[in-house]
Amino acid sequence: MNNTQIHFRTCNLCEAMCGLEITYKNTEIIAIKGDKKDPLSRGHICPKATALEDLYHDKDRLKTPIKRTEKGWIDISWEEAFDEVATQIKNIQKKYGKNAVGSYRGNPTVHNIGLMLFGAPFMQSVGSNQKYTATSVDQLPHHFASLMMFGHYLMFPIPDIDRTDFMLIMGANPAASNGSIMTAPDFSKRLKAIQNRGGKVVVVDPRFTETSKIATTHHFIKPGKDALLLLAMLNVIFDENLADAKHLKNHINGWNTVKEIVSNYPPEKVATSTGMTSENIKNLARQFATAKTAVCYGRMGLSTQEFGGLCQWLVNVLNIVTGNLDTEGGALFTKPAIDVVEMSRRTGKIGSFNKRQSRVHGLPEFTGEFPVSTLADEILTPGKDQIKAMITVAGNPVLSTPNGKHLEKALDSLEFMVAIDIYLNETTKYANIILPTTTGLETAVYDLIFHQFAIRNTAKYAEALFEKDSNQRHDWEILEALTSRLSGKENPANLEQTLDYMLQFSAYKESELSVATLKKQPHGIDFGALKPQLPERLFTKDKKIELAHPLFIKDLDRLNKTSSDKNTDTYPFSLIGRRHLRSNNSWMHNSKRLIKGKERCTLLINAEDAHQLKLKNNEKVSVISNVGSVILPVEITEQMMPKVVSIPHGWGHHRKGIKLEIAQQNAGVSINDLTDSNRLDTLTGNADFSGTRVKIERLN
Ligand SMILES: Nc1nc2c(c(=O)[nH]1)N[C@H]1C(S)=C(S)[C@@H](COP(=O)(O)OP(=O)(O)OC[C@H]3O[C@@H](n4cnc5c(=O)[nH]c(N)nc54)[C@H](O)[C@@H]3O)O[C@H]1N2
Ligand SMILES: Nc1nc2c(c(=O)[nH]1)N[C@H]1C(S)=C(S)[C@@H](COP(=O)(O)OP(=O)(O)OC[C@H]3O[C@@H](n4cnc5c(=O)[nH]c(N)nc54)[C@H](O)[C@@H]3O)O[C@H]1N2
Ligand code: SF4
Ligand SMILES: [Mo]
Repeated sequence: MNNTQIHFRTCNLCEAMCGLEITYKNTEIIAIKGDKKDPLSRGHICPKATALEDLYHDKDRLKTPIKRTEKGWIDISWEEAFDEVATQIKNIQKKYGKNAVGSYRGNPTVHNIGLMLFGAPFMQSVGSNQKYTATSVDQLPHHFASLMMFGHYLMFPIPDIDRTDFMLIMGANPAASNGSIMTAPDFSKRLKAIQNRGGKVVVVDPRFTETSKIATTHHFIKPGKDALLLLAMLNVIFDENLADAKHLKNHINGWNTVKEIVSNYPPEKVATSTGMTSENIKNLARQFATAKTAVCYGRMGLSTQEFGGLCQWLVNVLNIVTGNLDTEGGALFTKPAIDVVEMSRRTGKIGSFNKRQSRVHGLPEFTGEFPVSTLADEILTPGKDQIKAMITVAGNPVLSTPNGKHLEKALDSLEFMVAIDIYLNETTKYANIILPTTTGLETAVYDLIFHQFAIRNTAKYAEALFEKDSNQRHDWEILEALTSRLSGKENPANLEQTLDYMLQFSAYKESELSVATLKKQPHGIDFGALKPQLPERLFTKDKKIELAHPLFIKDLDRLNKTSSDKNTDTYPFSLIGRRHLRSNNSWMHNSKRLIKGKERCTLLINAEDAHQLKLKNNEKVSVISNVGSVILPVEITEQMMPKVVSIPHGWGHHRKGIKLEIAQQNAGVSINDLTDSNRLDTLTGNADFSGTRVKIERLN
């Protein structure tokens, strides 16, 4: 092949940070392969990486600003767009106050260095309290547990998957999701390696998932009952004298409180509620506590439920009291080149909780934002600080937050909305102006966040592969243009200069890190496996781990009062979500190679339940909850626990007025037309959609 060139970069589509080797000629991509020399991913990629080519060439992707008029969408110039957005925001704030402008920032924000570095000054220039992100439909309980226990909302213990002897996976399906808050590319191979070295992998999930298939053992659990299981496991561990915090012994407050509390949850008492047998609970606890090293990893399925905060607390407690926190083979804290956690020693940004409450429902603030479940009500409910204008950045809350239809009504009522996004989609169609950004191969990559969550300390930077068209703008350029108009202050530094500034503070002084040195090492730099860092790294005032923070102890009352199954007569089924290797939340369905094949937006149901309802495979049914209904085909499977059904999230592209031609051919339905924005983990404010009660009706 003549004149072809090779470019190395990191895939920014999910948290795995796979290294890519891209062969190209001019603007044509010849091949996208895994970079074998990437120290973290070692050549692994998934099918989504090759879809970066589709994203680059996608005809539906917007490239210049568009404005909604009575005659439809029209193109406008960047200057006109920036001026109008700034003027509208200022006018609304003059009329109704600063807080009348709300914002929602979505998941691709954390995968995009431009949005990460230029997002904070932009939010400051808007100056509103009404801030929302995808955090509260995702990992908020993890942040909450970290802030309360370790003193910093970003201090996440990361499973040491490459050295552990026992991994307990709860509410996560990394074989499909490629892992989250655990950047571990090629997860499946790493899981097999645990078993090849004589270790065990146990999955606890209401569905027998892709991860369960490659695990040693799988246990079904009823949705939302994990806190009870974890308490019962701790009960066994203390009761049988298996608890030992090892080197952290003198650095823990609240040991006896935890010991006393868990004595109220013997396995016999909670087994029926969880759907597991007391014998299985006891064995699991013993295996975990007696393994040479062990780690419990609990993710989405644990945080997006009624007791998400309790779950993430108890996962940490389990790791700590078995001596598996801050030890090789357990869960460890990272030390990335740009260490946003350590940086907080200077900036003081360690996170906050309940400094103020949301206007309509009095929900607690967390680190400056309110739970997104309350966004629609904040827009629709009159009064001081009612949201009259919205800014969305890289988010699609109509499909991704509970009761999307309610939010649609709210967005439709706004006086002004601007969306910074690449598509005219289910959410951005409500905007008055869409400011489209470069994306994927047109952008530079440095993972500010996922290096912070990775199983090894590495650093990697890549420039954009393809130069953007002269009429396109990067996310950071758009944010900077708006920030300077709103604040009157211009930021003299560009993206690389800002990154260079942060790299100066790297702990890896000997590597003399800068954008220039990183560019010379296109496969990335490996700083090695994670190392113990406690108690020094703790941010708590007394440098101790708060094992029994009063907020968790108090929340146990709520857990104790919850009857084992609510609303089972009217709504006999419990609904959970799922992810597929060839999807990415709501926005990758416009790639033919990802969407092709058998229909994926189906209702998974157990054979016995299907039989009772006289359902046939592929038959369309109506699924009904207290907030809405959807119609979709049934897929009968042994994967589902009895009385639990599953619908994947991120679908529902049938909505009118969007420009996603390929996605619309296979539109699916949105699970969030069934989930209820009033269902929250009231401790943290996270949405509770695992275990939404539904009924299923045949169509004829
Ligand atoms: N029921 C249910 N709901 C869920 C979940 C679930 O499991 N079940 N999962 C939750 C989770 S974990 C998450 S993270 C959220 C995600 O929720 P969101 O972040 O709201 O949704 P996404 O689908 O990630 O939408 C991303 C948006 O960013 C745009 N975009 C993509 N790339 C770029 C870019 O480079 N720049 C800009 N400016 N825009 C870009 C896309 O066009 C799309 O509009 O959904 C949550 N909702
Ligand atoms: N291919 C692909 N990869 C992705 C994404 C994607 O959409 N597609 N999204 C990315 C994002 S934003 C995130 S946050 C991560 C999420 O990554 P994961 O946390 O791995 O998320 P899921 O794959 O949704 O797995 C959640 C699991 O929890 C189970 N579950 C549901 N309710 C309960 C419960 O009450 N208890 C227990 N024990 N289990 C429960 C579900 O059956 C499911 O298997 O994935 C990321 N990676
Ligand atoms: S696993 Fe994630 S980071 Fe790796 S190639 Fe797939 S989408 Fe990209
Ligand atoms: Mo997420």
